[in-house]
Amino acid sequence: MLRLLSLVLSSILLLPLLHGADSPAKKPNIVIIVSDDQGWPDLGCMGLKPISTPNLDKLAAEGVRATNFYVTWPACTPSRSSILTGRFPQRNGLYDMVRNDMVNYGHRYTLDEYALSPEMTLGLDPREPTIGDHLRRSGYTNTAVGKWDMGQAKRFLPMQRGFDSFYGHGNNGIDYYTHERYGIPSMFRDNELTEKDKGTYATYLFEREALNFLEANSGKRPFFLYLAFNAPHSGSSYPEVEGGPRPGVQAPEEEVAKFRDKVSTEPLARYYAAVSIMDRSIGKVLDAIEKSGEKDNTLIFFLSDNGGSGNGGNAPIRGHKGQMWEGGIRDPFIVCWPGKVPAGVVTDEFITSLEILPTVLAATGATVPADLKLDGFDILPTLRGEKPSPRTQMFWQRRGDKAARIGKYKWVDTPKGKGLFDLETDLGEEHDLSAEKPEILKKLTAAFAAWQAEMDASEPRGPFRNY
Ligand SMILES: [Ca+2]
Repeated sequence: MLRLLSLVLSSILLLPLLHGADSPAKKPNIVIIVSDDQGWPDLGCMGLKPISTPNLDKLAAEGVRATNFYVTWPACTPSRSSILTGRFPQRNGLYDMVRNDMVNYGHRYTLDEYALSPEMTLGLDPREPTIGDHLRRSGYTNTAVGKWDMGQAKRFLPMQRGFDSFYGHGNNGIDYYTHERYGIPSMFRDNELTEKDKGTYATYLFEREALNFLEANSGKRPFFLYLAFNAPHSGSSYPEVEGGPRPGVQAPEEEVAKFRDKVSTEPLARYYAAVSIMDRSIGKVLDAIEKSGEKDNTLIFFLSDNGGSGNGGNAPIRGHKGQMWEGGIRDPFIVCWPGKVPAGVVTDEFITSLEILPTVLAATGATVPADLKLDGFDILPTLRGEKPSPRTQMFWQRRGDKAARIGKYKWVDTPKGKGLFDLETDLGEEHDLSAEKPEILKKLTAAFAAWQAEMDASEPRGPFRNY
């Protein structure tokens, strides 16, 4: 009788706890922080560069840092489309850049001409739901801050894609101070262009907007902060296309000065300064979450959208942004969720950006339409060390450039270089094993062909495919 009473009592005592775990009020806040062209080695805690990222290092120390993390494309737009949709660019339709390439040849767009150019008319297919759509259906308040890069016509902007507010640029690069893209005003507040903040360094503005959002929303409904920096991407300014000195990465002079005697070149000093400023802004955002009492209830992801652009080199990995070598697609990745994800763990599990959306769904209980095919996996059990990553293979394609990875083997096939590599023993992709291991090569090329066939057979999406 006593035992029975004790059982009943403990059940009653446990009930609120169990109920609390399922209560909508306890849904975790979601923060996804994306940097732009920050190379795989370019975190202070990697110990490979004289780069200073104390706040990201602290985030890594309080969570899991992954060293075998990949994005889906070696440059901005398609990679970011996968973060937002959880789908391969080849499936969601945004498998190339939304970019006016004529600027490469010195062409200056007028406002009227720009309004009809690819950067205005192309974007993420409106039929593609974003992570914002899924979380909003689940009761979240969502904001997108910074680089959107999913198109700028109204139907493509965040307010129409699952977000409640937006401050940032819709295209894939701006001048950090004028907020123009090669002379075209590009900063939006919600659905309207704004020049109110012209002259202020973009990273400071994105920090301000993130802090304002947190202040207004912490402790209320669960929130989703998509904080996508344009740093440390090169500024999109005219001198670059006029044959003059390339502006490269922009940063305030007093910040650049701090790095001049530490690095070999001026562009590198500016790159390190831009990373350092972004890191400081991220620190303020993390502090605000902590001060609001929401730290333990906030799941934070940090990643770069593609490999380093080559400013400081990506050694020991090969190549850079735009390429299928590891330097183009392998990136920094940190996940922090106090009490739910262990602290201070560095994992070499095979993980990609396709895993972010399914992991968010698992953490929040948000659902997706039954017929929506996602390409990734919930990696919370992997981050907790409970089981290996469900990711065993990955594929990449950029026009004629192809790559596949199965287990430790990676195959690259591009007009500028190809081969089969064992990443466990040859991270730098130097020793081509094609002749030595024809059966492995055949396995990877066959898997790539099967993936390509699956992508071709998927429901057609714009802007590039017939649909
Ligand atoms: Ca980028």
